[in-house]
Amino acid sequence: MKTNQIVPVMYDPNHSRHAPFFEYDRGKQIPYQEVPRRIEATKEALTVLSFTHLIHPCELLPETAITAVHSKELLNYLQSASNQAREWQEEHPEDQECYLTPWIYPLNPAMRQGLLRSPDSGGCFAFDLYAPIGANTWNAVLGSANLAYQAARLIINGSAPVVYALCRPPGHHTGADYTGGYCYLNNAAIAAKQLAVLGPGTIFDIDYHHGNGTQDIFWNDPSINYVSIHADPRQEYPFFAGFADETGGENAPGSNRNIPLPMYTGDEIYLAAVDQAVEYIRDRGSRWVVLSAGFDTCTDDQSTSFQLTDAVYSAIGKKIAMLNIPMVIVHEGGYAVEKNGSLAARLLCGITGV
Ligand code: OKP
Ligand code: ZN
Repeated sequence: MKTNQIVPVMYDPNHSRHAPFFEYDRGKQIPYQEVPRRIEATKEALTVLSFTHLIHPCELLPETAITAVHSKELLNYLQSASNQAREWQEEHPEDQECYLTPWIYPLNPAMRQGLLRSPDSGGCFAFDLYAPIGANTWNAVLGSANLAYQAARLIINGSAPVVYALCRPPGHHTGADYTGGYCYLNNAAIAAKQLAVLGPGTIFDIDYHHGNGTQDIFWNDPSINYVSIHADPRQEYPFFAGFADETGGENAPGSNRNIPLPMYTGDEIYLAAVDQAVEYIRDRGSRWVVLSAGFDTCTDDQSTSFQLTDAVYSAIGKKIAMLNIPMVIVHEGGYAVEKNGSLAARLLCGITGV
């Protein structure tokens, strides 16, 4: 995209008060990897670029923009769990902040029906342990979704051809009615639903992990496509989705494209996959793209196996820019904390041709 234009960078400070303490790795408590500094580092790196402009949206998205993607039950659960966490804290002021974590997971409809009526129904709305809910989680989640929504609105009203949404928490693992993998609302899906007024389009997911939630949401939608490059789900999280034979529901054959890559993939194989994805986006007649931008593909990310060098991110940006269609970039994963900033800057410079 040849833009001599300003790239709006959407930011909401509410994310920083969502900061769970722990997660579990093979039963061992380790520090929660999805930390506030990820987005603060990205904000700093993007705002120093000469062609960006930081925007803190003053309005919140309408609820209909969320229910276009998610069940009302999921929203009620997120909101009430946050309230419950706040009440618990008020009753135990000297305790460490409370993060409600689902601990019973129903495996069949009868178990689900029982659990739903209980005070600990969280497991009905989560597929793993990685989306705990604290007193400030709902506000952070709403703020994050709002950035993706407002970014899409700026595209639609012609204010900019490229917008970067500094979303945190991330979104691509969350489906219509479940959370998981640090994700609560699907930011990319919310943006895509708005952009659909411009015609067919594609969500391109370059996070290291497959975006099972995004795939699930648009599985049967022939005009919102999903293409993802990620680590082979036979060996990596989320394990149950992301296989090459998942190509779309019966009303939407070909609307889904997975490109799983081997563990320890490097630059050359990765960039060949980007070429395939770009060709797919073009073949689907896309008028817009939402880029689910994860930076956990880089060598320095200790939680993943790919070995991409820094230079790859601007090369990815250049390849996507060849499509010459409007784009919302939604921040997803990336756990080499400071790298989020420098790599997002490289990606954006590739996209804008700077
Ligand atoms: C979110 B995103 C435990 C590993 C748990 C959860 C991965 C969530 C990834 N040691 N991993 O970046 O796609
Ligand atoms: Zn990831």
